[in-house]
Amino acid sequence: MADLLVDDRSSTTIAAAAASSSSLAGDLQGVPDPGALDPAELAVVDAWWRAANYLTVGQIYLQADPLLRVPLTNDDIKPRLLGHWGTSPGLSFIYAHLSRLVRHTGQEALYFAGPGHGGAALVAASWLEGTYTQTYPGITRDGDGMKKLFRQFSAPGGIPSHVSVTTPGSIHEGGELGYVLLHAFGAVMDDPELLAVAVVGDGEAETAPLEGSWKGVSFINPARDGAVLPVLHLNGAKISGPTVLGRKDPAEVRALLEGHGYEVLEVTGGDLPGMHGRFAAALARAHATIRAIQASARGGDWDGSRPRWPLIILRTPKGWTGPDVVDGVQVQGTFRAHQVPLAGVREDPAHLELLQEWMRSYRPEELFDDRGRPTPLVEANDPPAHLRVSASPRGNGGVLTRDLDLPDHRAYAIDVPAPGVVRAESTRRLGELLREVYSANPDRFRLFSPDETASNRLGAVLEVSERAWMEPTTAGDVALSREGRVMEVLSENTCHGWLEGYTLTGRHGMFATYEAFAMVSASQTVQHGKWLEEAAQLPWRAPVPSLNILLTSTVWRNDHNGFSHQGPGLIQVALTQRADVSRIYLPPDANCLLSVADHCLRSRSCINLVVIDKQPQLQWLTAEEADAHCARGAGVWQWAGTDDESTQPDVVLACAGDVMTMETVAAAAILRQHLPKLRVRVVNVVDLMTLRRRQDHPHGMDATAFRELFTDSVGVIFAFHGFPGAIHQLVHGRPDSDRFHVRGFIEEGTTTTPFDMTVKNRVSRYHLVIDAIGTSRRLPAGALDLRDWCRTQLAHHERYVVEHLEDMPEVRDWSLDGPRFPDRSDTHDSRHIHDSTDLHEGGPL
Ligand SMILES: Cc1ncc(C[n+]2csc(CCOP(=O)(O)OP(=O)(O)O)c2C)c(N)n1
Repeated sequence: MADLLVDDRSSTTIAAAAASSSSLAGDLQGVPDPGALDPAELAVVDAWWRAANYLTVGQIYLQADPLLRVPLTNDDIKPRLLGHWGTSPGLSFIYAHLSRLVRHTGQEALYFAGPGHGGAALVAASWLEGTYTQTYPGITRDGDGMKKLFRQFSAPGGIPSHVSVTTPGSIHEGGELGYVLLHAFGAVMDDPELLAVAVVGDGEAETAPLEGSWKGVSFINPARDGAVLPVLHLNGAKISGPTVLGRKDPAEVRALLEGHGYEVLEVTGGDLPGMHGRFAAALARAHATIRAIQASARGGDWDGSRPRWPLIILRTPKGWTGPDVVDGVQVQGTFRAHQVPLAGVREDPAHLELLQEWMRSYRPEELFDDRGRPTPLVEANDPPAHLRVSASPRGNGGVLTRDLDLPDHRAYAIDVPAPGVVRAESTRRLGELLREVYSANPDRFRLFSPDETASNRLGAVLEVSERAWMEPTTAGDVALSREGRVMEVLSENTCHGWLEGYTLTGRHGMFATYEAFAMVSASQTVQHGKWLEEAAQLPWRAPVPSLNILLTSTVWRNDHNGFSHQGPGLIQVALTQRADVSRIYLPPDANCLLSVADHCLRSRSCINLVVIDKQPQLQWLTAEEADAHCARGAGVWQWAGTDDESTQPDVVLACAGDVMTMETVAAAAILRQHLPKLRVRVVNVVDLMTLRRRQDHPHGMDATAFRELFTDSVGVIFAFHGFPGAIHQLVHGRPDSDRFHVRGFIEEGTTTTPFDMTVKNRVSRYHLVIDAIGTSRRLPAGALDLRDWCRTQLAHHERYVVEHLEDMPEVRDWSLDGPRFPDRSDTHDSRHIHDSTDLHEGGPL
């Protein structure tokens, strides 16, 4: 086997290895060769496949007479014919043979249907295996249950047409195409006994995420991880046209996949029983090669080079075994077989007759007994109960979830002697916490990042785990090895998808990315949210570890980059998700970040967005204060304002986000210095969802708590990290929500200084002071002078930043223990600021 694993990657070597492979791995010795399909074996696997196909057609068409006891009538046909036939026979064919392989080898397997629109095929499989009835006792494994199974499919009050969350054994819906290999690779990480069979549709193979995901093999360690067996299902067509890989010269397709490092096995045709024999042999050979690779790596007989993992290309006619020609038009083998090949069954007696013929062609009398139960011939294909693919506990990963062994996050806290005097890179502390999480949980925690672990200051993890890498390394490489478990690949889609597969099978992780480029995988965030939302409705689905997304290198501090890197859009996306899964945290400093991270790593079945920049930033709270603040989610920072909470403030300055917090505290400091009689309340929000009403979100503040922070009527200037509309959306329904004046990112940006970004977006400390004066219900004398001074400061900034290429020193070096803001002696303008204590009524300025 060593030859196979080192340099000689020719198919001849593989073929030779595979030919003798049924006896290669020790634990396969004595097991009948699963590739040898004798007549009895053929009868079993074919019967199971026919049964699955029958049940698939039944789900699409029938609402009564499931066993065709009497000739079908129009009333037996569903009023709405929904579902996808074309992919289904191929999905079931692969499933039937996988079950057979599992029976012979004891292999633990999960099945991933990339073209998840073939949901009826996977529902049929789990019903045949008995798992469906165990999960839903009302759908019995007999004629009555079969009728219910048919009626519920793609029907109101029933189940969706995809391999959705309701399907036992599924962690991959396959609704939005492109993610099947990502989920499969994520699932096998740190799970050495798992085989993930991932069916890739040829239409799906045209998507960008799928095209990127072949690279998974460059990150899978055969000693420590399980294996993914991709089955590229080239049925040639999509919804209404051909597929690129289906039409391409097979030699090119092969070269493409060999170029990614796979050993390609091809099975082509529609002939029966020939296809059974050829596919059984290919699957057995692929499996034996996988086990041989693993045995070699686990036995120490491995030079560390990337193995050539097998991959099967399966070419079948689309809609295989279905109607061939309908109304004189070729259907089988074309795009016309994609959904419902006989569309007019209710209206057209010829179509009804064709449907009947089609269903009878599977010979249901051999497949189901008098009571509609699968016959022993069909059941003979099922693996023992604990190995049935639809019953795999990994398909309900929450049941396998073990809590992380988490250190005390306060041990990584920054010493904060007073608010706003110490500067630090907050994410660096998170990196130190994650280093300990890695050490303590070597089998169930991973960090996923598109090439940014170090640049996002999380590099401490690399002290205990290098980055996973199965391609060659060179002398100059840093922290790369086959033992590494830190995942870096320059694809947000891949990172996101891997983490989903990892968490859905019960492990924990975090995806750290540039804030703006989280939009690359935003659709996956949405789809994963949908999965979690629906899973929460199913009592049998155990909660899984949350999907933690760290958004760093944020909009406000993309100093190296610019406008393309300035986009807080994922917050908007998360706001659209259901309250039971959606969480958005904006820790203002390191100690809050640690507290939030600890919470997120313990949480289940949520999507946690954590937004904080990586640059040095002022620190505000001690570890204890941070814990208390984060537990509340929002609170008054009395030390920052001038109100004592016993009377109504004149104005509330609220903030969410690190840079926004700094600008707000700085604005409050200016007001404190120059208008000390103005009662300014500073409110910081860490958990954005606390702004929602209690009835709208479980984290929402009740009315009393909201009033205690924001009052019922005082004007609120809210400096928000993201797009201003988000805050308006969140406070909708709160008392007098029009009094919230929100400043945030308004799509003004470029490569410039940190303070200039806030100025360009009109959310700088000077803008906030001007807003506060304009909003306050009472104004001390001197307010107008202060407003003018702020305008002068802004004008000065505009000149200064262009001339000096950096921010003004009083901004750049500002801290709460630094020099006070310039006053009358050193202002940039000749006009001075009155320190008058006289008050007059405020109003629009
Ligand atoms: C990302 C995405 N784009 C478009 C669709 C709509 N869609 C559903 S099925 C399908 C064709 C899929 O073709 P293929 O992957 O070859 O599956 P099969 O032919 O086996 O049904 C398309 C385009 C989708 N589900 N996901």
